[in-house]
Amino acid sequence: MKINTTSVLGLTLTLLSFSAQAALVAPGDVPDFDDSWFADVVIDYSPVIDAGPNPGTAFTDPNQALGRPDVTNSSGVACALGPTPENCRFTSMGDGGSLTVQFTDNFLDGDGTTAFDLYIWEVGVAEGSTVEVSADGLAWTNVGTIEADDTLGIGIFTYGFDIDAAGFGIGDVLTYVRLTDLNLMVTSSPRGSDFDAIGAIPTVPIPAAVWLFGSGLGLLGWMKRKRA
Ligand SMILES: [Ca+2]
Ligand SMILES: [Ca+2]
Ligand SMILES: [Ca+2]
Repeated sequence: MKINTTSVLGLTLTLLSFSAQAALVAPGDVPDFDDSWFADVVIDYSPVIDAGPNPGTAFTDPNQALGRPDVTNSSGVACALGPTPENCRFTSMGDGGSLTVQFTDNFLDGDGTTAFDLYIWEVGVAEGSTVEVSADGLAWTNVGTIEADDTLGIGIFTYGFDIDAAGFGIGDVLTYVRLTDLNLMVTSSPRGSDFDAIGAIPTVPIPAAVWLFGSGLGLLGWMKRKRA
């Protein structure tokens, strides 16, 4: 019997490149992040609040998804026992909800390799969500999926995304990230995906990157911030 090695190889490569685009990252493999590399402002938060207990008010402050990841095992336990905005340092989507954030003192670009460029911290149960990026907040590109996986149990999970696999590279200046819950796990609590933080590894240093901003608006915004 003659095995068609080309198609076998083709299938293998397809599967490999798919799995490399987005994956769960072991805690020890998460790079050291500068404070500025995290999402800075909320552009839109559209949670789906189902009838019933979740997600309650302690889980629906979208600012909890900005800045450095700050959910710890002890804060997670405290949140489960007594949900307060102090204890629950993440933002829940509800079933099918979404969150759009923007980087204002940094941006997301590709690095010309398969290394991860974008990192998302999700806590609790991995409920499943799509991850999209945009340069202007209007045209969106899907760069991968956080797979729903309740076999992982409850925890603090970090997912990496290689945006080069989605067609981006060095020179791209992406400032928007949109996360949308896939509404796959309707028994988790709080309902929907729960995001602690969103961060981008810069490839082009930020000062040099100013010259890549095509629009005068980008330059103006930068000069304004410098003057302030
Ligand atoms: Ca930032
Ligand atoms: Ca990459
Ligand atoms: Ca947080």
